[in-house]
Amino acid sequence: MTLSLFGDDDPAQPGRVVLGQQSVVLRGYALPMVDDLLGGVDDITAQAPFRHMETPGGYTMSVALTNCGELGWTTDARGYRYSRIDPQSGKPWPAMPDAFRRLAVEAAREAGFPGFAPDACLVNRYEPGSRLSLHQDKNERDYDAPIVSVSLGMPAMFLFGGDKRADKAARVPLFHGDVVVWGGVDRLRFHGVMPLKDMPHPRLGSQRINFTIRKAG
Ligand code: MD6
Ligand code: FE
Repeated sequence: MTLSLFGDDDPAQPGRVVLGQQSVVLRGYALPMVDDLLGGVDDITAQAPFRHMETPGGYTMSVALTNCGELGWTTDARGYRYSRIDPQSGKPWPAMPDAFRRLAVEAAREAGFPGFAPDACLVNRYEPGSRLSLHQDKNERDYDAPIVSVSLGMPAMFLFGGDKRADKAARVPLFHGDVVVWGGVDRLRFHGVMPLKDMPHPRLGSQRINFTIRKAG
């Protein structure tokens, strides 16, 4: 008998957790490339350090963020938007590492989205207690392209809801190396992350790094 590691994968497709018609978790998909991905994060944060941004509502985000690629997601009192320039340095965001792009294009194809051409990557850092409230990703110009999300470090409980904020959200644990791909009919579903528990990771300690690779422009 084969035992599933997390009890939630599709028996016909081991290592996959189907979240919706066009959304899937690929368990451990990024594990073979972790060294390159973490090297990429170090290169990015050397040029564009993690910072806590303000929401338009006047709150400071508990998640610290930075970006790479042609376009970077930012928030301040004036709203959410993509910008070519890092407002902190006044310079363009660091280039997207090849390892990020390759992983995203391959994972997207694997999930049924061939021809993904990303131009933006938002890198989030969570510490114990950091959370992300339910939201939709809708600052991108067209919703035809999927979003590829990579989780590294401490596990998190991801919330995957429906098209309305009040729709009941499924709870899906995400672990070091997991990749989530979603798009199509699921592209605008509400989602978030529960407050992070402190379960130090052997490599990354008390943090979780998540990056989401997108076509924003
Ligand atoms: C996170 N992810 O996992 C937050 N958004 O830390 C997101 O907000 C997200 O994982 C769009 C698509 C995939 C995601
Ligand atoms: Fe999101």
